[in-house]
Amino acid sequence: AGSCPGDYRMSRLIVISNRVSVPKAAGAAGAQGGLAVALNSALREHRGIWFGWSGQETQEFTGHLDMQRNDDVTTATIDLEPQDIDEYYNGYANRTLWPLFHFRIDLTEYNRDFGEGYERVNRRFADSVHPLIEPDDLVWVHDYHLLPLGSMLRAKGVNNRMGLFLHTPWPPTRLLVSLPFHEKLVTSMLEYDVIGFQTTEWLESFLHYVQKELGLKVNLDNSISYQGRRVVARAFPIGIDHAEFTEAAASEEAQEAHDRLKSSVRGRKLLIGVDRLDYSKGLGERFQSFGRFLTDHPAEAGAVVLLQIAPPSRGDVASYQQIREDLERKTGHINGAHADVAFVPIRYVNRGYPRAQLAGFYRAANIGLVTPLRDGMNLVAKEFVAAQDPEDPGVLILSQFAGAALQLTDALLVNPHSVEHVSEAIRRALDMPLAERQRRHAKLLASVRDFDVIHWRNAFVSALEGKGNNGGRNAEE
Ligand code: GDG
Repeated sequence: AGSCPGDYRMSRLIVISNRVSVPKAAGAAGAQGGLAVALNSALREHRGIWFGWSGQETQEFTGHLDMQRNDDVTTATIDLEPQDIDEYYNGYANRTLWPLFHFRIDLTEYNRDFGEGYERVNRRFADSVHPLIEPDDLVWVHDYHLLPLGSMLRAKGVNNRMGLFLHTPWPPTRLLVSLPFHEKLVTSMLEYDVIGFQTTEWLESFLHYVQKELGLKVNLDNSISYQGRRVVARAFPIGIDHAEFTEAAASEEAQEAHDRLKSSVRGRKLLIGVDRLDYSKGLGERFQSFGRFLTDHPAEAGAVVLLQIAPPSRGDVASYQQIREDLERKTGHINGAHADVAFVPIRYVNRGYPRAQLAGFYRAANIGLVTPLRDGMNLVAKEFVAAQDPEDPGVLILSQFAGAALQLTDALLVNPHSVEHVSEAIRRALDMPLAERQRRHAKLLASVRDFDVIHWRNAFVSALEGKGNNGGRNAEE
């Protein structure tokens, strides 16, 4: 299996991430996120394995692998102990690295138990996945949960090509050095052959750190010389599964969701936000900006509605409970000030919707309000663009601090910290002539379509295979 023209045998792919997204049964396609769709299709082509935590608890870690095979994709999962989940997942990953990587040292907790739990679980991952790795396999590790995993696998003698893709930002050196043992953590990452970031901005911060704090040489092609090897560091901007999302947006389910929402707003202009309930997404600032718009434009009060879909996330972490309370207060305050007997300006919804319905909601909106304070990429911005009617498209208002802003330069780019700036952008978007909306949307759509998740995955896998660079493990410049 896997043989290609030219007698080329495709290497098997081993994807490793905190959680595994098991392919849905036929017919339920589209219920998964774009990332899961892309990784599953890569895994199918490569007859690969997806390894990670099952999401389940066990009282005592046994390392038992639950292997499941559907089509050509095998998933292998392990259960973790409650202490693992506390220290590794809710602890080091989501109370230390996530806030730090989103520039929030005020929320970053440094706790020795978290660090130990993180190491222990990464070692458990390494021990469990190691027997599955065969000599020619490509190993692709995902995200901030598993930064040291590659070095642990190397210590076990794994010589395979291994890559890491970080979905979050990479913080400036001055912030990163506040992390105890930062040198050890980043040095461990240099055991990968390829380190991928969402944008050149995060890449540059990483290279700056490596030069300044580790004293290593960065070559002209951005590779890093380390212990006689070259580590390739590159930006691979992630995209959405454009084909899949367009299909979802054209479905009957999307049309029904669109019609239901449209008729409920009764001819008012609709702004939409869709975000996991996370402090990095700038929801409080967004609500305040919308409140400012209503205050500054009293004639518009009653003529615009903000629909914010915000499914709760990481509810075991205190900062997430706080942001939730904060948003409830702000919504209540703004609605109290601007509502009328038959109308509320903010519809704040703490639940998730199936992807097709989400596509219908995006299409019903005149404005997509995507204003994270910091975001690795942000796929909602891309989904909003993909879901629009090209003849009468909505306007994307996008934070300059989302990775997506480097690609989606035809959006209205804003500073999400400035309520005045965002409020002005809302005014401008509402007044934007059709021709300008169409012109901007056409450019945005071309970018979203051309740099989709398949493009991203192929680019990363090629780099991992050592194509497009002379990245053999011993090739020194
Ligand atoms: C991380 C990085 C990077 C949201 N609500 C519902 C729903 N969603 C889906 C969206 C979108 C996804 O969740 C969120 O992706 P984002 O990219 O916006 O943000 P994070 O979750 O923070 O993702 C980010 C990403 O990884 C990929 O590398 O872009 O920077 O932080 O697809 O549509 N999906 C459904 N119902 C909802 O209510 N079905």
